[in-house]
Amino acid sequence: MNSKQPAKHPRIPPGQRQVDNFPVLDLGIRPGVTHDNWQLRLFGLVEREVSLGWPQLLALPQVRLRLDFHCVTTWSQLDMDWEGVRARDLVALAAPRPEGRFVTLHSYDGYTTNLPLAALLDDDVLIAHSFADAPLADEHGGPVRLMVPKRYGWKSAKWLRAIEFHAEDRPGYWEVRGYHNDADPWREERYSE
Ligand SMILES: Nc1nc2c(c(=O)[nH]1)N[C@H]1C(S)=C(S)[C@@H](COP(=O)(O)O)O[C@H]1N2
Ligand SMILES: [Mo]
Repeated sequence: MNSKQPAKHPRIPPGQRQVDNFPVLDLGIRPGVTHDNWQLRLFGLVEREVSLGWPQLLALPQVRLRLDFHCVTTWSQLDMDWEGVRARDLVALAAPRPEGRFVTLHSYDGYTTNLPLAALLDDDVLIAHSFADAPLADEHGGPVRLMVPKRYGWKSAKWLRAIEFHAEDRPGYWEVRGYHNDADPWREERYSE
C-alpha cells in the first residue's frame, strides 16, 4: 500500500514568508476612532441607506473566524482569530440595487480600496472588531476594520467608515498607484503592468 500522505494544500502563497508578529502597515494617519464616535454608512446604489454605530453592530449576528492574512510586502500570517459580523449580513441590510456590482471601502484616515461586490459577499469576509479575544487595537484599524483573507492585505480597510456601491469599478488609493486591481495572492497579483 502507498503510505504517502496526500500533498497538503499549501497555506503560504508564492513569494510570501510566514510571520507571527502581526506587523502594522498604513499611511501613518491615526484617525482616533473610538467605539463612541465610530459610524459605518452604506450608501450609493442601494435600496436603503444604512448608518450604524457600535451598539447596532453588536446587535447583528456575531461570528468567530480563523483567517489568514497576506501582505504584498511578502509577509503572511496564518490562523488569526477574528470576531465580528459577516460583511454579507451588513450588506443585506442595505439591499444593493442589481446594478451596484462594485464597492469602494472608505476609511477614516482617507484611505480607499475597491472590490467587486461578489468578493465582499464571500463567506470569510468579516467586518472585524476583535482579534485574539481582545478589542481590535487602534494601530490595526480598531474599533472596526474589514478582513478580506483571499486578497492581499491592502484590500482589508482599517478604520472602516463607509461602503459605497456603484455600477462601475473605481480603483482605490493603492490601485491608482500601481497595485493590482484584483490582488489575489495565489496568482501573485501584486502590481499592474
Ligand atoms: N484605512 C487604512 N486601511 C489600510 C491601510 C491604510 O493605510 N489605511 N493599509 C493597508 C495595507 S497596505 C495593509 S498591508 C494592511 C495592514 O494591516 P495591519 O496594519 O493591521 O497589518 O492594512 C490595509 N488597510
Ligand atoms: Mo500593504
